[in-house]
Amino acid sequence: MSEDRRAPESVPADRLLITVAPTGAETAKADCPQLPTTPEELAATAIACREAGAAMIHLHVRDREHKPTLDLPLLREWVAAVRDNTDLVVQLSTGGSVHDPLDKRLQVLDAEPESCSLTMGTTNFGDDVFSNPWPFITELYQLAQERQVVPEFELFDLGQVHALSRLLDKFGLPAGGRVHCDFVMGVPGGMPGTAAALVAGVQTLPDAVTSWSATGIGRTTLAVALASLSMGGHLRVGMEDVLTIKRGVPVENNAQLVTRVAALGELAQRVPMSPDEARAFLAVR
Ligand code: KMH
Ligand code: ZN
Repeated sequence: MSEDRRAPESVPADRLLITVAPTGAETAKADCPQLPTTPEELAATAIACREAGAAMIHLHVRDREHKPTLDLPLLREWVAAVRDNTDLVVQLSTGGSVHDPLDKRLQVLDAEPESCSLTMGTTNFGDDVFSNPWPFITELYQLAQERQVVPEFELFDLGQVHALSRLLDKFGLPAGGRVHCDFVMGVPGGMPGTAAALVAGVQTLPDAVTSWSATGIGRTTLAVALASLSMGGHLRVGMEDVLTIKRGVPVENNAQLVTRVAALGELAQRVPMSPDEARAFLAVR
């Protein structure tokens, strides 16, 4: 059973929200030719992941040279590639790449996604810094409220859970009134991808949180997925977060990762949520 408090009656308690993050901004196409980096490849990935059990897609967009971009026409093209081919809930990343300026990241909402990621603090990110100063967080949050885009709060560290309480206290609930977070664990510079860290994070969540998911980067993927399932949480997977299916064996495609967590969910007696159930669950328009 999921741990969700105040879940809408139309969504049975055994449902498992699977979000796929197929591309990310960190991996080069040259290093991983199977990474979807064109609208055509994205559409094929979205269809396969939907069939495998995903209900939402977390999108980072690439340009014609396969480089990360926040160019608005390309964002719109990628959103359309998903919408024209599937009924997946579309979540656009506002995190972008570590090199993207804050003003461009705010403009992501112009592409009219149903959901957007919203990271709750600055994090060391390997040798780089993923910058999320408080004024940026509050501006993005208020813009999302104004545009009725439902944020998914990304939590890379335990201090960011506290920052989420602060944000909700000061600015109130998101559009739709539900509060969904995602623990992004195992980033070098953030919290570790361990069951202990997930327990600590979940224990500190503000009361206003209605649901949460978790993803473990790299080799922490399975530990985090199993810990999340054991606590009634939801799951994110995808080639943004992990590129090997087991030690030394590259992931073939995103659907392989979705299929694996859907099977783990089945063992835990959880049924993949459909995109329409996810819309009700997240209060996405
Ligand atoms: N690419 C990372 C620096 C998000 O999508 O909002 C940030 C990230 C978070 O992936
Ligand atoms: Zn992302």
